[in-house]
Amino acid sequence: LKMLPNQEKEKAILWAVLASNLPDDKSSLQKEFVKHVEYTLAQTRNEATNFSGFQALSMCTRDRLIERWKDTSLFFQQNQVKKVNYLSLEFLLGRSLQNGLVALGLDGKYADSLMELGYKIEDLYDEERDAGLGNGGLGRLAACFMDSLATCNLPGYGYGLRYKFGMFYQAIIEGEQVELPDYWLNYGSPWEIERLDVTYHIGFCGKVTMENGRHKWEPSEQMLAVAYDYPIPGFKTYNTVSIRLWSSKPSDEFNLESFNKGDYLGSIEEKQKSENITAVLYPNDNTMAGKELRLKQQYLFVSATIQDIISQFLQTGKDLKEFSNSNAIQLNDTHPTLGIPELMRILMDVHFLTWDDAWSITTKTFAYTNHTVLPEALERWSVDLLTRLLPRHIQIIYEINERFLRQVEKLWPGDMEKRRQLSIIDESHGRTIKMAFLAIIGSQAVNGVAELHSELVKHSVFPDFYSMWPEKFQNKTNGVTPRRWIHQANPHLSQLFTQKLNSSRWLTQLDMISDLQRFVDDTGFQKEWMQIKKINKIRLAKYIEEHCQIKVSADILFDCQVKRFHEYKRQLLNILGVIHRYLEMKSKPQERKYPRVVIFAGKAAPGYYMAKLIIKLINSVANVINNDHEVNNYLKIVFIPNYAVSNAEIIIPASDLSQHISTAGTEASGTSNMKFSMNGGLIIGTLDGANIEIREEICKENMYIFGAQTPEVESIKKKIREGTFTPDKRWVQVLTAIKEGKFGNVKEFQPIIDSISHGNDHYILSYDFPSYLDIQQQIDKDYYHQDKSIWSKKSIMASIRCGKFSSDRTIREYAKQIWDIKELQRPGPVHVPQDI
Ligand code: GL9
Repeated sequence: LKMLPNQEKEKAILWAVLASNLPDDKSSLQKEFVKHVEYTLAQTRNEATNFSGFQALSMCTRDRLIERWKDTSLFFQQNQVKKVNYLSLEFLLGRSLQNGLVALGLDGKYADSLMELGYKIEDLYDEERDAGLGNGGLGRLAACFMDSLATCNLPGYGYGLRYKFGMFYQAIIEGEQVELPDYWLNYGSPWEIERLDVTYHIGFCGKVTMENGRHKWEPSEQMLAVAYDYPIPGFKTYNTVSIRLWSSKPSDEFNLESFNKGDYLGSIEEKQKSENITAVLYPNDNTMAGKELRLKQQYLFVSATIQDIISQFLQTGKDLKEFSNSNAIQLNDTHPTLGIPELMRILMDVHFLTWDDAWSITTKTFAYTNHTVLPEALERWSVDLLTRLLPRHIQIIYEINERFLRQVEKLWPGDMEKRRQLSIIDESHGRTIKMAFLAIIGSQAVNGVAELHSELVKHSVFPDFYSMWPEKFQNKTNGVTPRRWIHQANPHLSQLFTQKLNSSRWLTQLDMISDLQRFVDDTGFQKEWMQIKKINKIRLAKYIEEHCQIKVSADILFDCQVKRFHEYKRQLLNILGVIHRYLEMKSKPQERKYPRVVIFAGKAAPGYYMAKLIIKLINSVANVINNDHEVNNYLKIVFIPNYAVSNAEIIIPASDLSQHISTAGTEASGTSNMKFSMNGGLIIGTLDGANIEIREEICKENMYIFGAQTPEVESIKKKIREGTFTPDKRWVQVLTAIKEGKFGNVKEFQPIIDSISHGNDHYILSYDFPSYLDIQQQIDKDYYHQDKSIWSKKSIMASIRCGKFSSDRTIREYAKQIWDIKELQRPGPVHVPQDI
């Protein structure tokens, strides 16, 4: 201000006064709200519905978030900090209103203010559509990371795509999954800030020529990527970051050829196609589809993102050689790996850096997170497709590969087999590019998402890369945000924590909740604890009655398995266990003493035949059991349709028991296991993914572990294949019951039977079945033990020892060990005196 001439100074001060922080006394909050109803929505009091109320309140919240977000970005810029750019094709944000208000500390005040105007704030929260821009764990992890970046005051931004159709809506019709489009933007999103000023040109196809010894790519297809920013507030800090999502649209340039041909409508049609690129999220979980449109999405995404990062960097006036001192780029799985050749291309072809300089910058900037060991999920793209769509990038990839193979040759001289195995280009089934190899070669760090998984990444999935660069490989065990997964989802538990700890600091330092261990034997505390569980179960029972028309009692054990449907996650093992329980109850009335409701939820990829058939089987079994008057007071099966972030917030706090029963060595981490445990739900699980670390934290007597361990799995599979393994008789009984048609059409479920018989059983269900049933029996006894404190203690321990699984811990590890970025908290708003 000092440097400005007088007139400018006055303007600057006036501006600062006008833009200074919004007041938050009750009457101001009400005024703002009414203003948005009357002027933004153009509605009167009588017209305003709960949905209008939601919109108006969101806009009040948004105004405040924008204020914080702009100041945070400016503060980071002024301090010239290094930042991370988190590249993810998925962000599963769920709802944002309550989260935003809580972060602003205004949820209570607004609840009171709106009550006087005739609104219940919870009803308004309920009007919000989920932002379902992700499939499951991987996309939700990205959302938790953004929350933690903001809360931990770390400089970072998310980048993604603004799909018009998010994750499909799942209906269950006659027991089958039916997919309906999720046109979530139908009523607009109050959270997005359209940035028509931030657009980039994206090219496809065309040819590469040489000009003055440099490569020049002349794309034949052009379009634009437009930015939409979503502010992400930190909790108890003014820091607010954002996620920038790209939307494709036609460019203004016209195709001279079709113009000359007079084909006006044809050329419009051509233009229209570019809108489609970001239209839909691919609904695959742990598999790749290999569709051209998906590759176009990936390229549009990374091209816009890299151009944006470079353009921001150049505004600082620094030399590009400094790029990696100001930016880290994290690849959330291999989906954004084309960012590596894209950065190379821009540095060399646009900014004329040498290969060596460009490569040095690139490999210092990128880092890659692997999220799966399943071979069908490892991305490969056809060389032909890449050559046609991205002719310059394929040249760069070849060059990266050649230089890399020279290193391989030095380490393993004359070893053609190694050369073949390590080449980015796979010649075995058609020519394909192995994206994970490209990501590893182009990155300074590679990490897995739980300890076991990171070991498998090193020793089973990429062993040769590990032997070349052991220092690149790291572990970053996943985490989840306690703001959403405890405070928002389980308000009573949150209150109890705050009350007993005499502080709400645990919400940003989750380790603190282990202090509550001193209450574990306190019967008053145990009662209070179980009372909260009961309240949450009643809330879920109500939801189930509304959505599934099934009445369940909140007094019995709630057993949940909610996650994507996939054979490796073994929902089939669960339902076979349920069938066994049912057969026991039918044949032995004395077995009807441990009542239970078994809850399933989750989506199957629309093209995944077996997963969909398992959903059908579950619903057929449910139909039989729920209608069997002999047992249905003791056993109920519920399939909650359309599992999503918002109903997860209701399901998770209500579980007594949750199932995480993947074949050992297949689930990279899992994150719902952490959420269930934090909320006092016990886990029945295999020693897989993060289950292992959860057990270490909460102690083994508080978790129900069964089944084969990772090192045994291969030999068990071999035995099953060779027919030298004899299954338990309970297994045979259960399969027989299905084959007898007890649960509907025998023929229909034959493929399921086949998948676990005749040496198939790839996920070793038959082997793990007996130990699964045995541990389930133990659970019944513990839960229904006359000494209620047994279960209460386990539940308390499962929760309060979970401090490690806050995504704040995870993100700080990334910040320190991979990104080298530092916390920087912006000061609060400057209070400009009103009388100047
Ligand atoms: C996943 C793994 O399967 C999970 O075990 C892991 O917890 C998450 C987050 O790291 O990543 N990888 C993957 O492709 N999905 C995962 O959940 N699938 C979906 O996101 C649907």
